[in-house]
Amino acid sequence: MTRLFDEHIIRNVKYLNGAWKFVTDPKNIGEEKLYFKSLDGGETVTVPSVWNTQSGLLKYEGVAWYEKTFYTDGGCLRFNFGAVMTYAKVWLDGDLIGSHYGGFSQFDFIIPNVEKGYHILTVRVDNSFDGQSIPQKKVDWYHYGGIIRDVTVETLVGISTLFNRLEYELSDDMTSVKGRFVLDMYNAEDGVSTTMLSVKIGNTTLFSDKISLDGREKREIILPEFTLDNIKLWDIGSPNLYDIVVTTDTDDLLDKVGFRKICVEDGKIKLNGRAVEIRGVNRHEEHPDWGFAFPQGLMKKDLDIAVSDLGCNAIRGSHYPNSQEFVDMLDERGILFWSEIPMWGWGFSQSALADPVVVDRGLEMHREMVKYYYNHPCIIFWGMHNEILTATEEARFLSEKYYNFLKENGGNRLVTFATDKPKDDICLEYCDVISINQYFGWYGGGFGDWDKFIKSFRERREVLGYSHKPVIMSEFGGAALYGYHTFDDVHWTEEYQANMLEYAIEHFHNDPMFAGFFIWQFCDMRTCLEAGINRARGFNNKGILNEYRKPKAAYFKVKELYNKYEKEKIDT
Ligand code: ADA
Repeated sequence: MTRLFDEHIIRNVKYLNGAWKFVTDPKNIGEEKLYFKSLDGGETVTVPSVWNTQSGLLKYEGVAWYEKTFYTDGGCLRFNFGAVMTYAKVWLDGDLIGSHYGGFSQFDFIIPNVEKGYHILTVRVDNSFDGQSIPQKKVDWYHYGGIIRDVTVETLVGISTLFNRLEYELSDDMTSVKGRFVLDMYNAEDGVSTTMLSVKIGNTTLFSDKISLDGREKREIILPEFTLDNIKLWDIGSPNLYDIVVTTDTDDLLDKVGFRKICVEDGKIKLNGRAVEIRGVNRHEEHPDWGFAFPQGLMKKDLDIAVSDLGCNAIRGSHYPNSQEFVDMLDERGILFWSEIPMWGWGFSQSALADPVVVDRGLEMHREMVKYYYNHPCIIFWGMHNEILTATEEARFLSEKYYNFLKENGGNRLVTFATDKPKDDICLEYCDVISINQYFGWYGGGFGDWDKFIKSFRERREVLGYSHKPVIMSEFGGAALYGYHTFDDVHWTEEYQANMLEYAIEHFHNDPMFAGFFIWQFCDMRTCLEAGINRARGFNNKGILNEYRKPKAAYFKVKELYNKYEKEKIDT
């Protein structure tokens, strides 16, 4: 899929972005009317995109169809979808080839023996909600729909590598690495094939031997353990990355990896043995003109602002897996990342949390996140959920399940979730770092309530026996309307927001219980929550920039603090 580097030199990859035919299907009659055989009428749209930015479709929720005619030289084709919002069903030349649930996850289908010539790919996209949706209908972002990330088709020849995962451990002195590759291999031929498989990191060949697979066989191959000495660590601001090259006689897969160690020790988060203070922002990968089909140029711009100017060392990808290219950019810049699935808050009732379909869908989303993002060094947190009913047994059951999965399969990462019920949360056992969302000074209480709150949570943490678990403020903040100023202490002004954030950030920074903080939020964003007292303009206005990335007063205050803390660190 789209990365910041070429994933393949040998394998033939073609983008299926660009012009697609498009029709909405508000009565959901498309399957009955065989739209997958041929999509009559409609208009030409470009992919990736959200349909909501097309005129007249801002509020459209439901089913829409996309059709693309493409040419291939034939063979075994692998169709890759970066993300489709939310439920996708896919046909090739009128035959169903697969379906996928989940709006922010990558997925692929392999179809052998496709003939040379023109073919039609049809996608039915459904962004409606029901009781088993993840997220539920009630979210604080916008219900966009469409094919929101890139589509590619690859031609697989002979034995190819579908996925690679590098599991590793650093030596105690962190100068060498012991690791092993786990490869998902596939044989695109009808009969048995044999190939030379070779794996390199940088210029070092770690494996080179023959392997055989039966016709159409998919197999996970675990390669023997290797040791690499004299490695350079990946770190904040010092992003040493190594090239991975996996080749067979007919195929290749290129990737990057960075070696680093993240752990919790003495109530601190330690990166490569050093305690770090996380200074971050929550960021939605959203823009009012592009929705969730976020352009690469804008990703870079967001990072130029958040990292190079504002001084963040971490970003929380609230509230779903972000584009691979964005995560690549974080790897390249040496910035920490929190990646989570869209199991978001208030919408989930107790019974929804107990519904096996919901629980399994959530698990599958974690599985996909781990599979597609495993090698990224920047991801130090896996986030399981956000503000769900964590004072209930249903949430406890689900958290235990997800936590165990991520600890077993998620590599060297810390597992967390964002709770807004710190006083009575019963899931805190299932996290390495306690992450809290609170909004004193906005939804209730004044700034002064932080002191009381911090004191009482510290006591609870001790009573529960979790004093060794670092605490992060995963969300805090308040709204300001861009350009609204006053001399008085009034909600919605830029001054009020700036003062509130300054007060809170200084408290967290000066209290050893906190390992860091993520401001809510980087920039304003469109929401489907009713425009009203708290969502003026139909936007969540708690950004320290507006939705067009123009800074509010709080931005400059945060910049001053983040840069001051960094300087203090360097000076000590
Ligand atoms: C919650 C939630 C965010 C956002 C925020 C707010 O903490 O996790 O997505 O909705 O509240 O602005 O109220």
